[in-house]
Amino acid sequence: MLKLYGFPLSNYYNRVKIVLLEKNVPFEEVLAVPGKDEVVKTLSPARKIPFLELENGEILCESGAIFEYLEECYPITPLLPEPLVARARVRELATVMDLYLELPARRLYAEAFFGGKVSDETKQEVERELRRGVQAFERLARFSPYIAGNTFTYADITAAVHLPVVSIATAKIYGKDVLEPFADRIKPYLKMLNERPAIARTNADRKAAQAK
Ligand SMILES: N[C@@H](CCC(=O)N[C@@H](CS)C(=O)NCC(=O)O)C(=O)O
Repeated sequence: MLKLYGFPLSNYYNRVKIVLLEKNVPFEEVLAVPGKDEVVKTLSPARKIPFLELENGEILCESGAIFEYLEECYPITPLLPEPLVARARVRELATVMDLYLELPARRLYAEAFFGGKVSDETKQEVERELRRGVQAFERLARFSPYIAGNTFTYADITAAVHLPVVSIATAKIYGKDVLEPFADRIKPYLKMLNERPAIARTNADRKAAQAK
């Protein structure tokens, strides 16, 4: 059976978990925390989670690459649309959310979630980067009703794991959620996503881990 390594508070881990659940692929979850569990150092080249152990023992890392592998291996529940340009659009949106929303916002997490301190310089830098990211997101996101069009895709899974954390972190640090301008579209959209069993289960597991 496939083994997914990581922990349920990680948005990248949760992205792969939702992909597996949406596709109904059996898998086992293995708790692995970077900097704590030796297995991360031993098995993950960049010492990051998530990583996936295949049935033959091979390890795949990077959530985007893991998704592409699963999409090709289990095409029966596709998470990419058929037309080539539409497929590229999904990847485009997911990449924009990864690189220009989540990654800059991540620099705020130490203060927003873990009781640390982020310098004013970093906060200003991140705010500038996020402004561009939000503009890109605004131009690409469709909400019709899914983020890349009329079918549920990998971009929606990415939105489900990244957008809430970007909102919470920026609201805490700047006193204003950078995604506030789209709140009227994002709120019902996330509500719709959160009703999907795969996303509901992943969120419930995340909340249980948070409570611990
Ligand atoms: N690009 C990676 C990002 C994964 C990532 O940032 N994982 C975090 C947890 S959310 C991690 O392992 N951090 C530990 C570290 O950087 O040392 C992916 O898509 O899988």
